[in-house]
Amino acid sequence: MRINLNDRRLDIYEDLKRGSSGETLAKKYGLSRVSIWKFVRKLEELGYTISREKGYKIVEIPDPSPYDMALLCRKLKYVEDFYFFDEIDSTNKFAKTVDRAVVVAKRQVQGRGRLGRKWESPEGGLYMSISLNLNIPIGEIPKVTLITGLAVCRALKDFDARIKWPNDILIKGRKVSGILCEFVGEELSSKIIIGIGVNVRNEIPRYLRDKATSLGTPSINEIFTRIINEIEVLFERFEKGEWSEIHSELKKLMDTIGKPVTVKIANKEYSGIAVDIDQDGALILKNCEIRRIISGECFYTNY
Ligand code: BT5
Repeated sequence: MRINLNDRRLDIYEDLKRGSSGETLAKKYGLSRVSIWKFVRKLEELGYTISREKGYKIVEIPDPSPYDMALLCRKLKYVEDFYFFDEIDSTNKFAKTVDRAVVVAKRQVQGRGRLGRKWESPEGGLYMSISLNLNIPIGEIPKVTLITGLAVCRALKDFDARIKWPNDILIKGRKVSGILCEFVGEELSSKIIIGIGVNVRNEIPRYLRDKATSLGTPSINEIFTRIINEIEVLFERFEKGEWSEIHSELKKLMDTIGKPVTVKIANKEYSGIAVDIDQDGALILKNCEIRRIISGECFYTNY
């Protein structure tokens, strides 16, 4: 389902949440009462409960709720469309085919992690991708991943979430969220896909239970709202040139600093103590010498 963020249905939806008669809505939007009724029926099919006592009023929304999500996306400066799927292969894969859009799915059948790994995506989790035409050099991508991680971490602050460099969000040492930022196209006409997966109230497959966790009770709508709000604030600050303030906050929430780690880059491995994240978002590793790692896969070790 595609919802253009300028679509009047979103305004009608807001009125339906406050409560309004079909006649008032029809007059306000210059539509027939039948088309209002058809929209109400469509919402019911999507899982919304609508009372008809005094006109129409939405009394219960589904979780996730595509119309509330789309309304919220109006906040995002670069986004024009919202796409919602019950099932999809991968929201990141789809997001590559559209521009200036947010994509959400209830479940993914080929959810992807980095380097072709799998992201388990059963119903009950949040699977979202943002497709943006940002004019930033490819070298800034690690920063985009880190800013997104900070946004998720802030969104999950009630759960004491921490960031594991470069793209994992942990709660009590277990992974609750993963981020996959991809860059598509040439340097000048480039597109960034920001993919976020969060275990909200989905089951964790048995083979991952010792290293993954889910939030438990909160709703997908609530987590989506918090993440979008943080993304809006942080990317606006990044655009205004406030990276060094963002970087300081990141370091405070970085679980990796001070830990013995092994980092894999292609077929090389480096071990040492993670001592810092530098201004470019690179991990600084110390053993006999100091090594600066721009991207790679990081494992905690008993070095
Ligand atoms: C990531 O990769 O952590 C990035 C995950 C990004 C997923 C989102 S969902 C929306 C969008 N659409 C997509 O298709 N992807 C993005 P990586 O660092 O490579 O971690 C993958 C590893 O995490 C796997 O090899 C497992 O060990 C573990 N894992 C898989 N599913 C998990 C889950 N649901 N929760 C926690 N850990 C998981």
